[in-house]
Amino acid sequence: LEREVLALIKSAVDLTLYLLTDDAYLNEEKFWRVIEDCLKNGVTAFQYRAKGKKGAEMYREGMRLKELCEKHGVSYFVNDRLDLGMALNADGVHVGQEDLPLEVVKKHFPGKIIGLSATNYEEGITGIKAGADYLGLGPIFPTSTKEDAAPPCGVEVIRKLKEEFPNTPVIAIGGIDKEKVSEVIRAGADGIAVISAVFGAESPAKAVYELRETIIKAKE
Ligand code: TZP
Ligand code: MG
Repeated sequence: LEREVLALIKSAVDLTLYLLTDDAYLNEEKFWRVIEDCLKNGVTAFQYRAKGKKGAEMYREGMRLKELCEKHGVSYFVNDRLDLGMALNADGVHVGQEDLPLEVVKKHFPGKIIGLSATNYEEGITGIKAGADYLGLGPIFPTSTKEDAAPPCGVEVIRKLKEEFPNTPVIAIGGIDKEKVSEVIRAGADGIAVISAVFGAESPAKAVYELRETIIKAKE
């Protein structure tokens, strides 16, 4: 029963519009206001992602972000780092192909949502079979945000994965903006994860609002 209850709680988490941080966009005090505006305007999940920072700073920033997410009822994830996710009691941890193995993360963070990055169909299938709670699939399109990004995989991979495993949420990432979002949702993506479409926008809060509206329309 406990397992069923946990599965229900997990499936209630809304990954429709998943906002990630990037070092380039978390370097000035003004971004804290920007982030809070985004959390108020339609972001459903948030991931603290910091590639060039050490534990002490990540703990401080991560705690501050978690408190903001809690205040606005937005699910909170930590990228790469199981230890930080545990220390912050995040809602989940998101790992890549080169982080701690999914099985290990699941074992040490029971009841939490463990997401996995997949860059293509094979990684996606393997990850779903290994029990990823959701996939972050991409880059779907070219992106200039992630330096070591794999080649873009395109939207057909979303369609194929969802055909085979309709129950595992697939969150599309990489180069997704207002113009591209309908295409990925219609291909079957459960949600989108974005950085520059929001933080690079003149009005990030407006970008969030518009992305959310477009997703809802594309799902109809
Ligand atoms: N993983 C695959 S692409 C990417 C990550 C973290 C970057 C996404 O950033 P953007 O600006 O939304 O393309
Ligand atoms: Mg990673």
